[in-house]
Amino acid sequence: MRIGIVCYPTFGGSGVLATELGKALADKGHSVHFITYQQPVRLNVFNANIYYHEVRVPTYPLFDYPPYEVALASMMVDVILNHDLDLLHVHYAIPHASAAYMAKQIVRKRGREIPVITTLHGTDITLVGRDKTYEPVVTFSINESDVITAVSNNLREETYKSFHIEKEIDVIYNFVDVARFNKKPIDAFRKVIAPNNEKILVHASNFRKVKRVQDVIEIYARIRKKIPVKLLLVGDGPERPAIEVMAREISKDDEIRFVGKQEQMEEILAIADLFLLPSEYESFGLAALEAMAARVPVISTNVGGLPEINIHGKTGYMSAIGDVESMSNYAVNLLKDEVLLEEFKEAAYQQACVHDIHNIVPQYEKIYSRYCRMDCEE
Ligand code: GMT
Repeated sequence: MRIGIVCYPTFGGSGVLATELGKALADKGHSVHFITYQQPVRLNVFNANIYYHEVRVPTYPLFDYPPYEVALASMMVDVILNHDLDLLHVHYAIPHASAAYMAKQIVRKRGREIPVITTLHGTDITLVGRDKTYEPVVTFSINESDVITAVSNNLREETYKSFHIEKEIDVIYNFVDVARFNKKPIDAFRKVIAPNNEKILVHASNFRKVKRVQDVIEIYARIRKKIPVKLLLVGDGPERPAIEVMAREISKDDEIRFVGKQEQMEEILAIADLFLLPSEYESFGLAALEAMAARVPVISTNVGGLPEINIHGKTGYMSAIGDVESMSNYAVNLLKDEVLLEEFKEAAYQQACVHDIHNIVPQYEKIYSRYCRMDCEE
């Protein structure tokens, strides 16, 4: 099939998932057309089936706010018509679902139908989309999509609670390429980070308020009083300066390292012992799933879709939001007990296998096949 994928090109979960989906579809022989404003960060391979169409937003002195959505819809029209797309799959409702609606109407005027699949990812529903500035457009464009998918049961329920949705929402979980994350640790790298064989904790996020990175530091501060441990913080975002101040108050040397945005997450996870995700909300928690694929148990909060992936007492532990005491106690118990830690690592890996790319991508293909035109190749 000829599939248009619209996403944010950044390190955020929705962009990562959309890009990995596009790559997997291309590997299976579909033609995949990415439409976005920058080369997606995970689009780091050459594949003859992958096309990238950059959306440019010309500036004009009148525009205090350059109209990205208009430029995006115009690019969608161009790609639909010139590359004869079978469908558009948009990731993250704002502004992708409404731009897709506009493109759909424009091509219809030219005698062309294009099915639109909208995948809801999280903050497009639970944070930004709910804001009354956006809500009417979000509700309308979700309802106008031919298919709506959400990345967890929790997000599906949250969507029904917050918006007046008239259609069925299909749940298709996030996925991970287990083979890519199941890597042997690089000893030299581990030695640099933990020269005295300290345990290594990892947190990865976009450092937004919803991630509660301050709790990562609080948890770390409690654990280090009981066992030798290092902390790697992956990613970047608005909260980072404040978190750096907190980190410096706890330790002045290299105990806590900020490694910034990283493409090769699998190299970092390969040396990790525990992953911390104390978020205020996660629709799913793709970062936790990637950790599990690397055999890293997860200490997380018990919010949103996290209980659908992190099995308490098996693949990790979950506590209430802000309960740093409980999360650090769980972490210490696990890190002190090598036998238990090994059991958790194996269970985490097995859980990731359930969400392996090979199990989830066919679920999207099944939806696409409903819209396969007479002449399109499945
Ligand atoms: O919060 C992020 O990491 C970014 C955000 C996004 O949409 O880019 O992630 C959301 O989508 C991911 C992929 O579906 C989910 O795994 C994350 O849980 C979700 N984040 C939140 O709900 C806060």
